[in-house]
Amino acid sequence: MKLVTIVFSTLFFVSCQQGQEPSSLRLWYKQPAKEWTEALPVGNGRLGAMAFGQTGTERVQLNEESLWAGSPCNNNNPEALGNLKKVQELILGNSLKDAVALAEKTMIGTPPRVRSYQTLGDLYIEFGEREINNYTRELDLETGICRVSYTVGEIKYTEEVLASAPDNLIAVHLTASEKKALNLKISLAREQGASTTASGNMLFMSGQVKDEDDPLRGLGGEHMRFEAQLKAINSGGDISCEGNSLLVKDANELTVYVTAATDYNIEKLNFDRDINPASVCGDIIKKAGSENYKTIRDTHLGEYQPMFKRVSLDLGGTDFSHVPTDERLLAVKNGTDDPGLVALYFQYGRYLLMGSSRVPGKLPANLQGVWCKDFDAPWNSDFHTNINLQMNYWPAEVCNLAETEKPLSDFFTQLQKPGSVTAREMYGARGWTLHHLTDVFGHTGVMDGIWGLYPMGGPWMTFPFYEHYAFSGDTGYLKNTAYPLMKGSAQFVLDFLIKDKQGRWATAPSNSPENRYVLPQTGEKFYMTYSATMDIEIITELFKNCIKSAEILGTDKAFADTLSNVLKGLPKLKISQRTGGVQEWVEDYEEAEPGHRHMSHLLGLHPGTQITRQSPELFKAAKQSISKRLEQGGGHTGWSRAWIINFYARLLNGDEAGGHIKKLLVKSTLPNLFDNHPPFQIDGNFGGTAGIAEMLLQSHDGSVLLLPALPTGWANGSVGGLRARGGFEVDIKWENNQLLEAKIKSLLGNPLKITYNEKLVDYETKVGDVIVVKSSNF
Ligand code: FUC
Repeated sequence: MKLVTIVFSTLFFVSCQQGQEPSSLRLWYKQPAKEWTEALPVGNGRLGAMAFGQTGTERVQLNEESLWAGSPCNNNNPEALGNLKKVQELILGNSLKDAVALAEKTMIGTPPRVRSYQTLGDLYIEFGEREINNYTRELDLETGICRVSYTVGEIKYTEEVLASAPDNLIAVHLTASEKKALNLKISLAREQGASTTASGNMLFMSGQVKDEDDPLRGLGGEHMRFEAQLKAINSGGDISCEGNSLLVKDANELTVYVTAATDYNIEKLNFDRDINPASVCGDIIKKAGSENYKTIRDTHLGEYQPMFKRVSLDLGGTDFSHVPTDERLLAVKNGTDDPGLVALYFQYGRYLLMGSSRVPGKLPANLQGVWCKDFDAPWNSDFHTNINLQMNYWPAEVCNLAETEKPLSDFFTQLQKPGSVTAREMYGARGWTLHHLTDVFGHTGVMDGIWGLYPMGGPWMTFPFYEHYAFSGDTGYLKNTAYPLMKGSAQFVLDFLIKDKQGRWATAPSNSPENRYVLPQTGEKFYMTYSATMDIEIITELFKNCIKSAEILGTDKAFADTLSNVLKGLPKLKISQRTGGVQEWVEDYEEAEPGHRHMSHLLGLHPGTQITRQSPELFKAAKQSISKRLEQGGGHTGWSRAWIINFYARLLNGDEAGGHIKKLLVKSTLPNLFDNHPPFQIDGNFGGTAGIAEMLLQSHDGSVLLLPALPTGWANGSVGGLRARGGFEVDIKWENNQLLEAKIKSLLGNPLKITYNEKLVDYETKVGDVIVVKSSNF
């Protein structure tokens, strides 16, 4: 009862302030963030900020997507090619110990590690200690605006933080309900490599990344240059400089614009001394300074809302949106059913993808999207390419955010260049590839230890490019962007393949990321093998995509025929005699860690298309593989749990998928709904979001599947604006766990097959047609 009263009064305060009902699509809290993982993110694809909502000294931690330590170098081990054949022979001859020893000496990257993505620094706003009442803070996903409000005595204070893509900046707007009530100090700071000066109403923070020599991470030196600029615009009172800070006295209202830039040049995969970060910032700030906050805010809403609002989701259940988000999460941990929180999590995933991967951004979402507080982040906050970067883009197309794919394909278009050096120098191959991670400097050699000897990073990274075509039907994109990337990758594979002892095409060296098997002959555990199941699944997917593309584009007939022939000579997917699951390696080896977080051999189930209802035995085996992993403690990282949701969705098992969404919230979600690997890693957010979409709509096996994995607990609901392959936009309503109505808009005029409850109906469509179906149609 008490909780209800407090919640109600806070709610009343917020709604009165805004003069409207609070959005149910918001994360909200009754206290400021103490930890970074309680702060709320805003992002414009290039800049990110984490607003803490503190009332004594407000902290807004800042990021710029290209601010990385390090520098480019050719880290391909120069001895790799000369020893490749020997390593392959040793692998095929089961002399694994010798193969590993030789590969460790001759194939590991030189140097073997990359440096980290880094924080830009912090904006501090010091108000001084005050007695605060009626505190709330929220992130409204419908506006993309983070808002804090509280009272001090009779005075109401508000703070808004937004990241504008059109104006290319972060804006912080402060108001007070009485005149002259804003008295505060503003500073910009970074713990390493930067200094700030104040002038007029502006702050200038200039810096450079200075790296020490490190045998593991390469030569040190004076590397990336960067700049952040801040302009404060007051109404009433005045602004003066105090040391390196700005002092605001007696203002009625204040807007702070911050932008940042580095001298990174994506076309060079390097910093570029011809780029002057200070003048890039200066142009942005000058333009913003001539606008008032309302215009900046309206322009932001004009760009943000049409994109965000393309998709709506209502999963029914009790509405708990009046309960603060951290308390909701706790309630779910204690067993409350809260489908509304799942819908919020879904929309938050879309929000985070927009925030970390859209123009003006040029780089894809990294392991933390764009949000990172560290100088040496977990896993460098880099681009991991044996599941993580792929997972980041799973929601992009189905969740109607196709634009977010552009930074990914733009980056890989550049990455092909160092990737082709790796293909040539390490493997004597045409085309391009990379291993299990990369950075903004395009390191494509073998990273970390022997488990990083994973030449399939490139081929797997081609999936999102084909998907972008499959959903959009954009043949210009297919011709100019996707197909060149896919073809280069397929060329690499063709040249990399060798024959195994049974005359099948084989990949070697190979591994099933990052799992080891027990070699039966000796009982030793190895990562290294040949033709791990995942490789076969990746190659099959890539080659089929290339063959279809060549046909659509009317090109490369002979090349496509070669790919078709090679496909016939690959090992087949097998079912393990030991476990009844899909076999993870080319032999029926035992796993060293049966509850391993990676489930690479199920790539054919998701995101691949080889294990479907049309292959019932493998379909059943895939289910068995997941059960076995879970029995042994699998799914313990956020991304791993998110993949399991997608697997169960593809297995058409809604209740299992729904159960794992709950587990994702209970075990792997932080107070600000960031995914917890642990620590924070954004792939779980994106994988979870994609999984929720996959439960409601699938389109990978030739027809549009409506509600393929609806859990019992989502009895009534609706989704609007999801996309399906072939160019369709789909709205679905359901009641009592049954389809009520689906409206499918044809964007390209393609024929449409719809499946519901295992029954299929066919339609011819013209562009713009809306096909309406009810459960009686099936
Ligand atoms: C892979 C995973 C780890 C982590 C890292 C960034 O190596 O196995 O769990 O997610 O990427």
